[in-house]
Amino acid sequence: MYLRKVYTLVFLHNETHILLGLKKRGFGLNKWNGFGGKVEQNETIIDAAIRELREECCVDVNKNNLKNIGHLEFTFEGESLLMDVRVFSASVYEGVPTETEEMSPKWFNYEEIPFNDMWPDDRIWFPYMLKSKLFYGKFHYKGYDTILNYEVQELKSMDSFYKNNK
Ligand code: 6U4
Repeated sequence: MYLRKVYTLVFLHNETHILLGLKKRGFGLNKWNGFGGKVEQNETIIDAAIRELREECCVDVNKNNLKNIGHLEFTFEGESLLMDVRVFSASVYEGVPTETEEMSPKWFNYEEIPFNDMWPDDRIWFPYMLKSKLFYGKFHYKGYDTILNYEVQELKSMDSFYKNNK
């Protein structure tokens, strides 16, 4: 049995660019990633997504402008943790992405995503996100560099995914 922990992962975007942050500390150090973190007790997933975005790059987003676009699950050989990552996108927000102690933000053209400096799973599921498709992905790692096996698929709707995967 795995110990499931829920995380958020938010991507700001416009028609040509996506905002990534270079993680300056902790899990995923020196990797470009979306903004997010652990959902705290007594906090909804959406509220956690909003809070983490504000804490990590000083941008405010309204919950109506956050779209749940994907679900990712990560497990690690020999570990009981299952990271349950809720992926969101937003194109409407307030503020200018600003560097914080945790993240250094930068806009990337969709054609120039720095996959070599990202989690190895990102190059597998980003294509779904960049084509505005909903997705589910499950990745089993050995350490943090090697994917032992994975599964990824397009979803028709996030609601029906969560209804069937309670
Ligand atoms: P603290 O303890 O405050 O540093 P917190 O900010 O709550 O932690 P953190 O930074 O550990 O959480 O959250 C990890 C972030 O990395 C989440 O947004 C999910 C994301 N993430 C984790 N594994 C990932 C992976 N393999 N690929 C990916 N994002 C991942 O694209």
